[in-house]
Amino acid sequence: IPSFSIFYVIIKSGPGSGKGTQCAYIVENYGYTHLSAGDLLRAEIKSGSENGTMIQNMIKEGKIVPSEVTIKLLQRAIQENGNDKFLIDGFPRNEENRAAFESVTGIVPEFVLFFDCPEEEMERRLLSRNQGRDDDNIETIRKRFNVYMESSLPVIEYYNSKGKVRKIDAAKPVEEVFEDVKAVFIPLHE
Ligand code: UP5
Ligand code: MG
Repeated sequence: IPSFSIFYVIIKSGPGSGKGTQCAYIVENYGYTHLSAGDLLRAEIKSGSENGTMIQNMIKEGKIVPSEVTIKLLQRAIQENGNDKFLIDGFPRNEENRAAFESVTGIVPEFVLFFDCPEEEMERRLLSRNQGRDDDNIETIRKRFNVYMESSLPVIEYYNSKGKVRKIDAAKPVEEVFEDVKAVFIPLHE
């Protein structure tokens, strides 16, 4: 892994806050490669890998898949891709994920984009997404919110203490949220 040449940004927010949606815009405008940890895990289930059933059960329960599994998938995706600018979406999800990724790869994020959105709005979005995700049902959504509050928010607090968090109001319409996202990226690409 070409550690220090990689410029990467973490997109770190709650379920349904719009991480995937905004990443698509950032990719289009600023040439990053988007790596969604959730998408990589779902692809691993589809590929019929030996970990597939374990991953599927954990996602169904809204639980965090063991770090070594997710980190291996992210590392492979980074290595297979020629780009040197990555958006890591939805990872690290807990303190252990963060510490393991930093010690295994030696890379730390340039900054962390945090999409702030009320839980009721995230719930509404997930329930109307209709993409056939196993975890978009009300029981799993509640579990995802609990795991997010307990395990993922402390990671944002950690990055905040390092001055890395850029907070965006994600409750607005998609285009308006992207205007605020742009304000974060423009200075880096002038
Ligand atoms: N939408 C988006 N923006 C909108 C806006 N501004 N206004 C109105 N609607 C908006 O958006 C969700 C829906 O809302 C879409 O229909 C969209 O059109 C609309 P999306 O951009 O898909 O939101 P996103 O934040 O990406 O939501 P997602 O459900 O993907 O977030 P999660 O964090 O829950 O899911 P993820 O795929 O990252 O993880 C799933 C599971 O995988 C986890 O629960 C966990 O079990 C496992 N996992 C791990 O174990 N480890 C990891 O490292 C990562 C995942
Ligand atoms: Mg997503």
